[in-house]
Amino acid sequence: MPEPIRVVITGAAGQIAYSLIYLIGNGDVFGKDQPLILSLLDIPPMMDVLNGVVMEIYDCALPLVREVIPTADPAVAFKDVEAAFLVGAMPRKQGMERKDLLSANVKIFKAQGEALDKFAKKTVQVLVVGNPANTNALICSKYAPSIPRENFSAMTRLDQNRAQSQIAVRLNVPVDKVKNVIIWGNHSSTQFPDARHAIVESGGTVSAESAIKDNTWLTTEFVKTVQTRGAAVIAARKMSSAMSAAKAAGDHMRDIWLGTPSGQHVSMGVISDGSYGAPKDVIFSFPVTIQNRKWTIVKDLPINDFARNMLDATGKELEEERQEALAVCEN
Ligand code: NAX
Repeated sequence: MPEPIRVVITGAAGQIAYSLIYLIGNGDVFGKDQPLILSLLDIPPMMDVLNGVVMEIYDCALPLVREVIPTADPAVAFKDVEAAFLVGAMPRKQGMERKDLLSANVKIFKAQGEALDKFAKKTVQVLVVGNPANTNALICSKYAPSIPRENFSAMTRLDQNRAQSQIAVRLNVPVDKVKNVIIWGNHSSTQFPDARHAIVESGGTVSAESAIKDNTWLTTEFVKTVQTRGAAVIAARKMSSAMSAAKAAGDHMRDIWLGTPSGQHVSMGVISDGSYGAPKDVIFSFPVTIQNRKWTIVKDLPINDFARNMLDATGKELEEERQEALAVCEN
């Protein structure tokens, strides 16, 4: 068996972490033969709750989990970590403007970037889940200059899984038969869920477009359903997505760690090089393939007028968020 790796989960006393820790500890993310040291960070008032989570981790009797380190100290939490799930963030409270949320959370991610820079392994892979995920990832990376920018990514996998599932349900096929659905841009309501390049493997491989035979649905209801799914879950559950968010975080990191299967791409927010006319130097969700823990943006997919407008709108929002976030950090 290989040596254990250190994995940090922030927001470890929260609801996404509650599902995510089990997936990781069970070997679903880093592989079934990879022992783990779990480093769990939350804020001081949550330490009692976190200790309850630690008791449950022990009670799960997970053979891969060799040590659990609950802490409120980033210097302890980020020490020598090789993978980081940055889930912890301030939730949006009633009456809070998007701007207030951005400003509170960007400060958290600035501080965590500094801590990663000081204490983590330089090869650490950092997945940002806490919202606004794309811009938090940008700021976190900016304040961790000794770690390559390519090692920071933001989660749009939940949106991808939602989109894939909508198509699978509509076609009545298992969800793993639907591949290469793309989420472009920001993890927000401006994201563009794009099924134009997706395929369906059911008695041969066909494009999702030709299987669905309803282009209007794909450019209206499908897009809207995926864009507003988070709000629909909150309305029904009175709490935000947690089980599905944890599954998506696991899927995202597993693909970084173990690579994407041949012929398939996945979506994640990565530092933009301006591909597809996206603004440069924002964390923009692109289709990527991954090998040896390095992602490559899938190039040269045709973009029609509808897609162009959608990409421009989400890119513009990310540029605005970047400007607001940088203003907060420089103050
Ligand atoms: P919870 O409020 O249940 O848990 C968040 C935890 O983070 C709390 O225990 C809190 O004490 C902790 N925390 C706050 N500040 C911290 C800090 N500075 N250091 C360490 N821990 C800190 O939220 P949960 O439902 O788990 O959601 C977590 C984040 O994920 C939120 O920002 C949420 O908006 C975001 N989401 C992102 C998604 C995505 O697709 N990118 C989807 C799901 C989710 O909405």
